[in-house]
Amino acid sequence: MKVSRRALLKLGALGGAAVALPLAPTFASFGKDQPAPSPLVPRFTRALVIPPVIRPVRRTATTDFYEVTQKEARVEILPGLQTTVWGYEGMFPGPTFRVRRGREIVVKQNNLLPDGVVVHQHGGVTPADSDGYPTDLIPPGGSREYVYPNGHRAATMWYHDHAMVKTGDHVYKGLAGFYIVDDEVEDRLPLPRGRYDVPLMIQDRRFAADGSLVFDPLGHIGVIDGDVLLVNGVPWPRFEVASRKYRFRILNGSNSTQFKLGLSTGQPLTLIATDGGLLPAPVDLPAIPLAMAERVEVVLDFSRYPIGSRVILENLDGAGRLGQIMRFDVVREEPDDSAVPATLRPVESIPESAAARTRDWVFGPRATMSASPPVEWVINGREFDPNRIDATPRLGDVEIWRIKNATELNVGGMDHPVHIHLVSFRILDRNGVKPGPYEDGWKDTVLVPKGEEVRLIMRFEGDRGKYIMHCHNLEHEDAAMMTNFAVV
Ligand SMILES: [Cu+2]
Repeated sequence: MKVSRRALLKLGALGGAAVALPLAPTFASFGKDQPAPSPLVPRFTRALVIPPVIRPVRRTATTDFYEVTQKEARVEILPGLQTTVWGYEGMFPGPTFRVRRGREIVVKQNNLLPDGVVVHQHGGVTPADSDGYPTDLIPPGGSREYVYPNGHRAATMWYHDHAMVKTGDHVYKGLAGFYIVDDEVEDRLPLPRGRYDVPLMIQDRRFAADGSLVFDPLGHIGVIDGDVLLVNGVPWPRFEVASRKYRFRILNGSNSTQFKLGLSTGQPLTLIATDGGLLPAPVDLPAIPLAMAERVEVVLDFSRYPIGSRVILENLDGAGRLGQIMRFDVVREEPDDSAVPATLRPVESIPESAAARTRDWVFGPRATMSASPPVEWVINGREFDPNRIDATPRLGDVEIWRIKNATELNVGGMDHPVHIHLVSFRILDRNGVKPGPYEDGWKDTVLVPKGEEVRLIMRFEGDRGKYIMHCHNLEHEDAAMMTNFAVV
């Protein structure tokens, strides 16, 4: 069996599966040689790059207009080598949108890439025709205007490709960027701001000897494990910081890799926000799990370290080089008038009694002999069909969605980070137990691990229309683990 060990771990325990299904011969044919390692990259030598904030091309009384061109670019990610990426404005990651709550923007996306693309603003409350439905492709040479009303409370969101069956490939090539909403509630808080407010997009990648990206979805298990960790497109960067507080907005932008964040010094991370915005109060945590597409915001105070100190942001789930993400070098003293207030922002607890109904969703593998490995990823036993609506919540209704990671089929399970478009939700419980503090706030993506059932509560606000829920392991999404709901 020549599949990488971690790829097998990703699929799950296969020992019993070989009994239930003739997996072994299928895996042998599916198997390939152990992938070559990426060219060796020194760690902590290149400076962190912070993606530039994109400026509107024109403004009216009500609306800011932006224009973005998606194109190929050659960039130096590994020292001395060129990598072809697909980038918004040719950048990897794309430029950051920094918008005000309640201020509408219109983004014209031009596609100079050789494939059809779709843009989804992840986390936003967006009209259905601007939400980036997977089949609403912008053809090569074409363009499309997306309207974002920005009604969402301040939060760290992102935008990325969502093209049918191609999302994993397109995001892997570089089509992702930050989308940050500010509002007057946050304006009034003394949190670190300006150059002390830093987005960090963490992604794993694998490169060939010539510097090109190696994209291998491993038969839809999940893209081949990266052996290079990128932050904002830079491998294992170093970031020179002052001995003061910083706010970091951290996104797991990987296709299929989970992280667990921690610091080499043992200093806790002060968590202030989840996917959908600030928590009611900060929480100090020694470790924070971060599944694909999830965001957390943390404040780190470097004033406790003498000048010259080095603090490594670690991936506690990773071994060796993959156990390290980036390094903060404390290089200078600076005054600090920021603070982390004891109270941040109220987060509504929606009572279960408000729910009009409960819906059940089962995410799981389905055995098939037509794929290799012989599983496909489905929701409620059915693969995605753009023309089938599986739920019709009413605008304004509260619903409980019970999401189960099925393991009945003895083909090995995988964790599924489930993303629901349009809505923010709260997590009620996991297998009946209250969620951990790292996810006890507004969320739009929730990890549903093997063997778990997670209950979410949400209010359908914003817009009527057809939206999707899907697994944010992008290889599962592309393999049909997606469903339509229509807000009516
Ligand atoms: Cu999945």
